[in-house]
Amino acid sequence: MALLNILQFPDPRLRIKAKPVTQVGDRVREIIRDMLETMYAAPGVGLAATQVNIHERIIVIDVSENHDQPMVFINPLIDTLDANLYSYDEGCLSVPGFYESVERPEHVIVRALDENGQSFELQPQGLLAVCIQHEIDHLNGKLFVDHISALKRNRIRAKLEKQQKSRL
Ligand code: GNR
Ligand code: NI
Repeated sequence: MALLNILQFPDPRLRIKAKPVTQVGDRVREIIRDMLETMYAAPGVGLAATQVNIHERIIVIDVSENHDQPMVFINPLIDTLDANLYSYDEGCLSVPGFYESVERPEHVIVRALDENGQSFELQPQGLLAVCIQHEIDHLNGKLFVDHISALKRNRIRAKLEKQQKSRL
């Protein structure tokens, strides 16, 4: 097991589009174990492989109260079911300390592979639906700050760059 380093905005590596996993084997299961350990330690409710500089389509999520219901999504595909939007105050381990309201489709359907390579389908609700969309954005090189105004995004970037420089 290993704790992985989480990249911070505006690191350009967060913009790399992740490639599909071609074989769900022991190498991928080790990545998943390390991602879950890193997510729980952070702590966060989700983590995309992109955030730990692994550019493969792998997501872990646990939105349960007791942090005992890990979910794994490999090569996730998402469809929007209707035009309803849902607004949620989002944060991100790659944008530490900042929270902004983001609107996303409320009703989506997700298909993915689990850690054994078995396909499954899910119609998530509430925070899980938000989180899955937030994580799939990461795999596509997108961050929640891309959903807010450029003014807010630039302010957040400037503050994080200043913090990052002072920690060198
Ligand atoms: O821990 C997290 N909390 C969170 C809160 C609201 C909306 C999305 C999230 S995901 C975030 C962890 C993270 O950065 N995942 O990419
Ligand atoms: Ni995030």
